Amino acid sequence: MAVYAIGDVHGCLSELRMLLKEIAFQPGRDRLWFVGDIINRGPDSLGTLRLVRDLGDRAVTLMGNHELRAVSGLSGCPDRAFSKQMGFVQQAEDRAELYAWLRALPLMHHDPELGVSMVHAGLFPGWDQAQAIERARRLEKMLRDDATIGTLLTGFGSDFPDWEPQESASEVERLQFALAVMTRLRICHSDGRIVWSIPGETSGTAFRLTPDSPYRPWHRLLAWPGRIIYGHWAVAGLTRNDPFIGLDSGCVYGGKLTAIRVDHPDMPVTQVPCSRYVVPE
Ligand SMILES: [Mn+2]
Repeated sequence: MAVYAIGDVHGCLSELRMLLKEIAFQPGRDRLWFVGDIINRGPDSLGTLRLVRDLGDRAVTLMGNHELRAVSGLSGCPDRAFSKQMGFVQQAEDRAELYAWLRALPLMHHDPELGVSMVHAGLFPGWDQAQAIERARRLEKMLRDDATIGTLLTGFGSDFPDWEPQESASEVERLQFALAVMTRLRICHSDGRIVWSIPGETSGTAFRLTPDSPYRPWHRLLAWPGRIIYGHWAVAGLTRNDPFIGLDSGCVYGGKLTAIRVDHPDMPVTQVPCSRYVVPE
């Protein structure tokens, strides 16, 4: 058996098929971990979604910010970007099944035997391992429950504090912060305060940190007992700062799609080249 983690696919179905061929993936023997953002931007989001969903328990797939946007829109939360970007899922005849599958995706995966964790974007530097896992499990429970999903997602996405709200804040506020961290975080101030957007910068390429930048990648400030695999940071590319491994190598932007063998101490990497479906903003 082999376990592979795969970076942000973004609907690049033919590249995903090529990568699975390259690693000689055998569904009866191997396991796949998807870091999230399997959909949107690329040429075949629906095909990618169905392929990954049909892997069943042979794959672990995390909730990325793009899956979260689909869940939010399908749950009925008003979202202008949803109607612009998620027509493929809105119009799918199996949309009820896809919605049920998407909303059940985990926010974080932790494999104690391999000593490897995985999250789509990042973790708040103030959390230890148990705190991060506990927040992920509470979020997953809220997303799966019709009675709580609307409470969690209504108003989500407007403004997030740069530090986790205190215990005295509402449970929903604290969990919305955790949801934003796990699906969107990239950089912090050197004291651990989160930087959600760089002042005066509208381009995503601003997140390509230079050595003289006042900001730090989130993982530089985190104390963690094991390896963490993350995605969501295409401009940083494949990043190996052991024990932190960034897998988003900009597939949909004409970069590469990356798989890393998780159950091997050297974590060897396999990559396939991708067409440039989207120009980076
Ligand atoms: Mn993302």
